[in-house]
Amino acid sequence: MPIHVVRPSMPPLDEYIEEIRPVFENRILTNMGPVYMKLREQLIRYLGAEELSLFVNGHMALESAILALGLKDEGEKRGCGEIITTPFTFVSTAHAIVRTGLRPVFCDIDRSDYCIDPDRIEELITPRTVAVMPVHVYGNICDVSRIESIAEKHGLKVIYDGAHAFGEKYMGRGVGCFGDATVFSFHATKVFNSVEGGAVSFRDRSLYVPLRELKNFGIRYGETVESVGGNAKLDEFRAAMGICNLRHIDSSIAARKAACERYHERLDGVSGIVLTRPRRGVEANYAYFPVYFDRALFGRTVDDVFAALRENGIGSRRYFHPAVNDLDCYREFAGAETPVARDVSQNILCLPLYEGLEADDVDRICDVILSPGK
Ligand code: T4K
Repeated sequence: MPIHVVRPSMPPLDEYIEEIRPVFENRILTNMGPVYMKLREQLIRYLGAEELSLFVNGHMALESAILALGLKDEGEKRGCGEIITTPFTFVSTAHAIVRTGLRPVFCDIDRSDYCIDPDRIEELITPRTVAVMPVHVYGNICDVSRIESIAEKHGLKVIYDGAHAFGEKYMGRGVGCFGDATVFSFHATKVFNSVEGGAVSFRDRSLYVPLRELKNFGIRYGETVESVGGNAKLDEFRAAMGICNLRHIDSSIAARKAACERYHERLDGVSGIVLTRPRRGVEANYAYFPVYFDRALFGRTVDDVFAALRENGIGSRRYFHPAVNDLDCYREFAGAETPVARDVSQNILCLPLYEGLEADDVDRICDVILSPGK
């Protein structure tokens, strides 16, 4: 039997049918209808967020957060506003910056958690810097207190890309309570999914209207067009999927945790294998299981491991290779070298992790990694 790298969590079909029955009765299919509003209320409670705006996906939520915070250029700085971010992420993070007319400035990462290295941020700040956009990569929470004190000192906004951090808490607070905004992804491959979907969590209530307008053509209260917006609304069918999946989220995360613990039992202490653990104070969601292979000590490269797994019917994924600043389409934004991000991106592999992954499956995967010739 093949083992996939990801299997989306899905509710029982009957449960989903019950949730969409009212949609068939009232024929409100989209445009922030009752199911959207119900999911929003439930997510505010679950995430411990102060405010939340739901989107059709995480990427549009990122672009809208940038625009809603007014991160554009002024006067002579026009066309060159900079956002400091990490190259070790899914391309969406940097794409959102470029597509909203700003420039990404790539900061190296910390080897201990693969998140932006707070020690390297200040040297990249220029008069053109408008914000910092760190990523809670793999669900590892960034050093939020360091990042926010740097941002405060230099008058910068902070938008966290929390696409991997759904439901996590840090020091007892929902991860969406940090910075000016945090963006979540509800894509099929994520810890929590609404098929496609995303959200911006924020504290400043004045962002509510601009975010709503950005996702609905700039329309205010269904009447007048007050601003230039696009279309990025989460529809009722996806919202219903979200409501169903949210009902099962705790058991889903518990199953992921059990699989991660089994991986640790098998792989901890193996020479040349580096694993991460959630930082102290984090209530984790076990979104990904990344393994860094030190080729000198382990004796094989990440490509060797990827190929051995594939030969045995096991999927794995090189999230995130190459680093964004090594992509041809980012050549003009390449900037300073980011050696840690490059090294990590070349030597890391995400192993299968999803709700239905059993201990036996983890054992099969680890057997291939540890004794490929067997
Ligand atoms: N910021 C960060 C840091 C992100 O990681 C992402 C998305 C975003 C922002 C943007 O959020 P969204 O706009 O996507 O909401 C996936 C996802 O498409 C993407 O959401 C995710 N990050 C990224 C890390 O990974 P692929 O290219 O790996 O997906 P794909 O189609 O190759 O699927 C991976 C595995 O999952 C396959 O083995 C098949 C399985 N799968 C996939 C889908 C879509 C299923 O079994 N069912 C499915 O429906 O990008």
